[in-house]
Amino acid sequence: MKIYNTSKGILIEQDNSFYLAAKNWDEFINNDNLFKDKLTFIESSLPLTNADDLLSNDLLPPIGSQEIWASGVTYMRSRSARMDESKDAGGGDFYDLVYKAERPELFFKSSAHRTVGSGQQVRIRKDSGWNVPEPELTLMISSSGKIAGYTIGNDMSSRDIEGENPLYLPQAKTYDKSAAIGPCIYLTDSPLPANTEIRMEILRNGSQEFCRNIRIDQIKRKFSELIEFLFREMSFPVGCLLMTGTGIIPPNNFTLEHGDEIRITIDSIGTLVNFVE
Ligand code: DO4
Ligand code: MG
Repeated sequence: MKIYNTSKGILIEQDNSFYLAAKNWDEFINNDNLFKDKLTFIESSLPLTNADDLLSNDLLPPIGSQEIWASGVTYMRSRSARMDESKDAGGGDFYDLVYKAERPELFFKSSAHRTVGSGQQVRIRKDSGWNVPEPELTLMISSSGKIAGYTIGNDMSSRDIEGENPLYLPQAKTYDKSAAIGPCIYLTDSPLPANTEIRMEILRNGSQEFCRNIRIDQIKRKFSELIEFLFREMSFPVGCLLMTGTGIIPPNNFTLEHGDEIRITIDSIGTLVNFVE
């Protein structure tokens, strides 16, 4: 089942039929029994006929007033890329240490106001010359710490800024339109299969500039572990979103350019498409 946020209401897709739920996003999504409740709702509702219209003209990022948090260095590729980019600044060891440590790296990524949805533009910072998208499976977590659903996240990152000094991480990660999520929240009553693939393709002037995929079972940590640390000393009254880290980083000679198209696909969820402003 898929849940879309639109300016006309919340759209529920089940078996290629769409249903409209007129409800506030925060109330709707912060529900430990979301999947079962929505199945019941669908049984007593009539399907819509203008869903294609809503999806092409009125789609919003799947977020209300939730915060977006992110996990770092959860895949080997992220560890090695970060060690490499920060070696001149003497920061390399930190990434190796955090990869092995009990405590994961968790950082604040974005508020709803700095976040865009599928089909919208992400930004690269004007004061940065080395920028990449990071494709990340993103968890929708309820206020009680349960995974309510899954979406696709793009953790846009300025590699020269974080490489200059790890203390600059918040500036490398958080700025206007630095986070993209969508296109929907995928609900399921069982965990995602271990062989679920994340695929990122970057197109420049219509031609493929970069393409790679990774399976989610290449992650070093369990989702439950990331959630446990995130919720240790913080409450999230309407739930939150948590990006789970990237296992795909383009080579060091790659940087994003204005107009690039970033396509991130995760099995069962769909494709998040963004253009660089
Ligand atoms: O430690 C820097 C950021 C790590 C990150 O965003 C990732 O691994 O996805
Ligand atoms: Mg990341």
